[in-house]
Parts: sequence; C-alpha cells; structure tokens
Amino acid sequence: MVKKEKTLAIIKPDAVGKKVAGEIISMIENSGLEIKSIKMATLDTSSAAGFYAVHNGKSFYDGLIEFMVSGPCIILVLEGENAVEIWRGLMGATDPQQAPQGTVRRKYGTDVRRNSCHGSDSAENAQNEISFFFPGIELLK
Ligand code: IDP
Ligand code: MG
Repeated sequence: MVKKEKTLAIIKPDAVGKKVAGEIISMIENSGLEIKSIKMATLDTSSAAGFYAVHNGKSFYDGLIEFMVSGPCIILVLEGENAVEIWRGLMGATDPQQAPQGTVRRKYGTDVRRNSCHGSDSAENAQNEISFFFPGIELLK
C-alpha cells in the first residue's frame, strides 16, 4: 500500500496576476489530490529569501526573489498517494517550453522564472516547506 503524503504547492504571482489561479486549482482538484489547506499571501523579501535559501548564490536567485514578492501568491497543502510526484508531474518542467503539453507550466508559465507554480521536490522537503507557511494548528488531521 502506498502511503498518503503531503506536498506544498504555490501558485506564483504571475499566475495569480493572469487570473488563472482558478484554472490551476481545478487542475489540482481533477488530479485527485486533496486540498488540505489554502491561503493567499504576498511574500516579503525575507520570507521569499528564506523559502528559496537553497538557491542562494545561483545566477537566477535575485530575479527569483524579486519575482516572488511582486504580487500575491496562493499557497496550498496537497495530500494524496505520491502527492509530491503527482504534483511535480502535473506542473511539468521548470522551463515551461520544456514542459509537456497539458501541464500547468506549459499552459500558464511565461518563462523559466515566471513559471506559474512551485512544488516540493521530495517528501522530506515538503514537510519543511509546509511548516514554513502553515503552523501545525492548521493541519491537525
Ligand atoms: P523547480 O521550481 O522546478 O523545482 P528549481 O530549480 O527549484 O525549479 O528553481 C526554483 C525556481 O527558480 C524555478 O521554479 C524558477 O521560478 C526559478 N528558476 C530556476 N531556474 C531558473 C533559470 O535558469 N532562470 C530563471 N529562473 C529560474
Ligand atoms: Mg525546486
């Protein structure tokens, strides 16, 4: 039996600004993943930098932080069997042009930075990313 797991999804400021957040949430619902928590927030520089600390020093880091604070995000906790892999698959590759047809990034991404969404890349990182945005009291079950 495959164990249920959680993952963190972010609908990034480009997608919220384009008003396609509802379409992306529909794609999540149609995937069978369950939405366990959801909120809208505009990140400040220190929270965006903290969330993406692993990328500090990379060539795209400053542009990524600037982009992530440029408008509101919608932050979700998703749950299901293989949730990390399923959401990564539904998003598609980091570069929307490399992402398969029908994926969120292919449909709604603009370029490799403004690629419409985030997804955790492992169950362990998902736990850390979820704790970053959601206090335990919001996820009791
Ligand atoms: P991922 O979001 O597919 O896991 P990461 O390598 O973790 O990709 O990069 C985090 C985010 O940084 C990407 O989603 C994208 O917004 C941005 N990014 C990654 N690589 C580049 C790049 O080469 N140029 C500009 N932005 C990038
Ligand atoms: Mg990543």
